[in-house]
Amino acid sequence: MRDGRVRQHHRTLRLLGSLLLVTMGVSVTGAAPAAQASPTPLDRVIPAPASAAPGGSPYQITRGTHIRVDDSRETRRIGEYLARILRPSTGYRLPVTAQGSGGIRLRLAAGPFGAEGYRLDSGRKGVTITAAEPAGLFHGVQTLRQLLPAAVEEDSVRPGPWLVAGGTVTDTPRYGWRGAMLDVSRHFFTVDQVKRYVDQLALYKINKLHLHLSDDQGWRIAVDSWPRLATHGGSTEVGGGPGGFYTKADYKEIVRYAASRYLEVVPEIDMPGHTNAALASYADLNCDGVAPPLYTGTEVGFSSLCVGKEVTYDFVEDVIRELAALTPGRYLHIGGDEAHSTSHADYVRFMDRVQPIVAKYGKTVVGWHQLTGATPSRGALAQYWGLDGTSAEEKAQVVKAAQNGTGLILSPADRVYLDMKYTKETPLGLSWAGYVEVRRSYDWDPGAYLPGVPGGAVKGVEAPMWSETLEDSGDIEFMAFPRLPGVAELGWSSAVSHDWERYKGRLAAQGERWGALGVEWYRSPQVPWGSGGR
Ligand code: NGO
Repeated sequence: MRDGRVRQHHRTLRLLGSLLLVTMGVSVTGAAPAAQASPTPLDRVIPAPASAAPGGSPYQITRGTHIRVDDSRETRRIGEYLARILRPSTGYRLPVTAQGSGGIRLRLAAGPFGAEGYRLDSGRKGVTITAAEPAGLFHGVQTLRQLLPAAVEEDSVRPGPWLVAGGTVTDTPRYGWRGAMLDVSRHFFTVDQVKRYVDQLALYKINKLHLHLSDDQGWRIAVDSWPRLATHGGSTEVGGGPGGFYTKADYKEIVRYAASRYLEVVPEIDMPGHTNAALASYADLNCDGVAPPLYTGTEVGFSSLCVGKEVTYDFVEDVIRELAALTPGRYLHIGGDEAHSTSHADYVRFMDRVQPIVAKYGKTVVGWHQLTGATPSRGALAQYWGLDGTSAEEKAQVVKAAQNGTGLILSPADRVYLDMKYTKETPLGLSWAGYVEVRRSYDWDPGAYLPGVPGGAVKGVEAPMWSETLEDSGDIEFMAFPRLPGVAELGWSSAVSHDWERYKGRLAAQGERWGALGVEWYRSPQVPWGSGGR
């Protein structure tokens, strides 16, 4: 599907784009005063906070600032995380300590914050972030980061001043599920590449990392009872590259790192379709007993586990047991999309057998919304990935399931599929769901998206990043930025704060931060970059 030369050309274009930006950045900086004239207003944060009440003097981080934490280990860890972000650019020591007064204070206390909310109070003497749970403190720290000048993200000393506007931010999310999916099957991404993405997700308060661990082109997680899944099934990828897989230690490291950024890992093993890598690894799993070759193309819908064979369920149970044991999170995603090579009756039979296995190992089922064509188990979540053009019949089936208690995660492909091209000119990505520019991605309401769905059935939103055309961190970033922050805002901020005109100004201000972080991004003409949107 890819021509090396075309790709090289695209990479060059992207590089030129970035160079242009740097040049423009230099001239803008050259014209502007070195110091930030006034601190960032409290509501210029993404996702938009629930309430921001400006007032009083700003706080200035200085050489003498301490990060004060209470006794809990987690609070201290969050304090250290903040210090690691602030030290290189400020050049200050910023000790994390339980003593003293003033400065930056992280504090756990009972209050109306919920599991992820927080309050940030800023004034002349200090900034205090208060939350009921560590996750709330962590999200509050992301707000504090965005209130500081973008240069705070640089890895060498900058002049400052490091001002935080005075006032109070009180904040709590609209939805509990604010996800990002990474397809590590079509192209494999290393542990470090996944961590880099996790850090970017954390900045926007994303709290679920869905890993698409298996597909036709690659099986990416070691399974002791079926070792060839990883060693053979993981040995290539789209385009024929070497692929790869996570050892159990690698996977645990991803889970640990994600948890340290308050993201819960949701592992997906896609079945009964999208299983060529498994079928190629074990002949026995095939109805005809013959293993197909490994697959490095990008077609979908041609593979199926053998629903009538008992060994299929031994296999599924072994995989689910081992994966559940590695996963502290509540969910296990079983795919279920595009099972075009499985008859409807077989699909229903398969899901009837497999969902109880997930429950047996203590996990809650998540499936792509085709699962609603079978019988979703109690408490299951369906991930909707339709688009405007999806048939009324298919939408009705999802709505009916939601009315009957199935929770929904919304990932409409023509809105939040981060692998869709922005325009026909953008080099990377697919376009089967259309072109998805920044405004289109942001401008919809998850609460009103599927008429007839009871409000409580919508659990949140998720932005999938399929990797047929994506090979490295730069590719991922170019597709995620600037769309991902919009999806994060749809998941976090209330519908009343939704306003494209204001949002695009806040988004514009993020460009400088991505520059400082070394993150690649698409300079969408829909966003007033450079002006800072002010
Ligand atoms: C579809 C398909 C994936 C593709 C993706 C590309 C779902 C749920 N199944 O989404 O296999 O990679 O589109 O955009």
